[in-house]
Amino acid sequence: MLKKLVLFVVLLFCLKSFANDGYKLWLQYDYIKNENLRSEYQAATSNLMSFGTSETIKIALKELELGLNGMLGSGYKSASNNSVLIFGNKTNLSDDILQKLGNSFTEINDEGYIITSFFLKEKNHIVISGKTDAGVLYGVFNFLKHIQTQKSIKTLNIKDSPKIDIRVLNHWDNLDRTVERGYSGFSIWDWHRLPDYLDPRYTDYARANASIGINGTVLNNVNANALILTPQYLDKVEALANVFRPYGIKVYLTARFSAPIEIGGLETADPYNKDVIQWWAEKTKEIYERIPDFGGYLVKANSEGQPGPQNYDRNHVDGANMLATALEPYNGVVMWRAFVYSEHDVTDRAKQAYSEFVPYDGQFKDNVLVQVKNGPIDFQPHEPFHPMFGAMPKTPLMMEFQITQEYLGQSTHSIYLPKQYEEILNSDTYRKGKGSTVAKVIDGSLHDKKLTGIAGVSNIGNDMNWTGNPMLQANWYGYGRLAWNPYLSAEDIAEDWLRSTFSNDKRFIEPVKKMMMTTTEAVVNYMTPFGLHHIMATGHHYGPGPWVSNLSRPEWNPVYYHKADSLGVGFDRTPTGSHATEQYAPEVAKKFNDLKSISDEDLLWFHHVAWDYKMKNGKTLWNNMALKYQEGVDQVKQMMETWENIEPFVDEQRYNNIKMLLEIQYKEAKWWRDACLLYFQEYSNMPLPESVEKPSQTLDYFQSLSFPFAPGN
Ligand code: GCV
Repeated sequence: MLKKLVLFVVLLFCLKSFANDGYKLWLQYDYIKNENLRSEYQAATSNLMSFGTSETIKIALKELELGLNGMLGSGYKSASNNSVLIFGNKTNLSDDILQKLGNSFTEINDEGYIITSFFLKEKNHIVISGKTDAGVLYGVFNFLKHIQTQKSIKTLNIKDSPKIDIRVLNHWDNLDRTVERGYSGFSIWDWHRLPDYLDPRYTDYARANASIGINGTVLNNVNANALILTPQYLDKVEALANVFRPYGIKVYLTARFSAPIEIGGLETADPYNKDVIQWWAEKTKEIYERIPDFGGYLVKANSEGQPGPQNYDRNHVDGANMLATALEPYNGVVMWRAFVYSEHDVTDRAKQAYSEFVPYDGQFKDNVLVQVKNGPIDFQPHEPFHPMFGAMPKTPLMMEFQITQEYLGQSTHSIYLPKQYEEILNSDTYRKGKGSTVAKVIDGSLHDKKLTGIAGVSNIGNDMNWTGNPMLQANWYGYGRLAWNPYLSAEDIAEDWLRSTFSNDKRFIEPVKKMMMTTTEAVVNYMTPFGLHHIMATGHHYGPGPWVSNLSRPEWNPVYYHKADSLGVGFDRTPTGSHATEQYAPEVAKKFNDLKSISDEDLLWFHHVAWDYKMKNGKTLWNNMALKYQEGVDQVKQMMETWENIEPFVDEQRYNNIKMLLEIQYKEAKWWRDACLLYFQEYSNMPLPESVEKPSQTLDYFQSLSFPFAPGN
């Protein structure tokens, strides 16, 4: 015991640095203490030679210098002169280097890169190249990641390209700087002081995104304000686009469908009206005159009160194609969202997007992508994959993940989301036989798509550490990495993130990585086990509210989703219920329909199950439900213990931030467990199993809680 204590204290003093506000994200570039490694890196990188004069190449050089100075010490350059590190795009490299690279360039796409090492003219060479300067910059970041994660660079032969074309963040940021579902402060876009004041944070934002391969940003909320399209705001958008361009990042805007009325002085926004068509053509031209590489429009139409083509008896195709025509001359795209549900269809909200969109397959113009949320309801802790994936072979479908945690404890709960993304991407749609995964739909390989895209609803705000909780930087990072390559493993990404953000020490990495990999399971357990969903409190979605039943639209009420009664709980979506399973391929539908083959985690999503139903482990549904809630709480407790044990490896500031947040998460996990079990017990009428802690309060107490100023509304 004493020995352990001494070791702990020694480690604390040797390893610890004290202040780190997390602003540098995963680009910490900490000094490498291992001398052998450092001299390997120093020998290879002491002579940097850049080819090309673009801003992007200058940024690449600056980044290399920053990273290498940080990791190897500022005097590193004098170490050797028989090595050279060359970077530049293909057109700027000399013939002898190109000859050495052979036909490598045929193996990468326009954003891809090559990192290779060879011996030439008495010198060891490392060459980082691509077909474009953006490719070179991605290569430079990847090379630095190698050093950050302490991999050998003795022999390098890397060729890598993004598998998805459009890799964007969606900011739900409003012009008044509030952020819808944002839990990390206010918007980083300081609209009032733009375009003249360029906050250095814009550059840091672009740099962080480029380091993980994100190549686009939708600046404003999908619940859009038409003012963003006025000259006053386009000046500001243009200023941001100029900052982002050298980092390979395009700007996109959300287009409010009724903008021709609101800022154009027209009486209609009917997509068939000539003046409306003309208005969008001119507006689009105006944007491209300012921003020649503008990406295009993201549209939320006829959803949750937003205007759209249906206001004029037109449909999604009419609306999307009208905007696509305006963008076509400039190679811009429309990202048309499929997040729609109507109060008039009370059968099953989960079915509506598929019912509305799948019949339009093949009718959208070539520059339209339909953007689909990962699951059929709305970013729940667990959802089955959205049935539209694989069901529209002639239409490019974009994935929309939520990085911000609207339904997952907001920014206080430490949840590692790439684990959830990985599960969705690996789901098999069976649309072209076994192995037709969602990832293959998204990267276009399943149906041979030319245009591909992925979007992540950002968790970024103006908090010093960007994401409100240092652990949640991993979700931004992991989203970017999966957007580049949807086949990567969440666990490998977690390891890279931990090494780049905190420490390369195995005694830190192994336990924390293990902890991260359990977090999505934990949140499902303490919020919505066995396929329960949308039982959060109203509006802000903070905390439990399974009892809510008084909202005007049926599908806004949690009771609509869990359907608890004296017989059982769950939403029957099989052929005896809403028939939603029929929207999946027969193999998938069969698995979901059958109580014997459905996974426990999807059970109540698809079935109304008796409280005393014996589950696969032989216990009743009620007992299992209670035990799962308890397990979720225990998992958070375990996370706290893991974190306490790694204290010597993390600076005091981030250690304490995360520690306090985990304590909140633990408190709230217990709140979820107690409130939900007390509520469902009213229907099950069954006692809690012995090993489940007794609730700390009454159901009345939990129902009386209110949070009028919960953030993110
Ligand atoms: C931007 C959910 C959220 C809304 C969000 C909407 C959407 O309903 O609660 O805040 O609106 O999804 O994705 O459009």
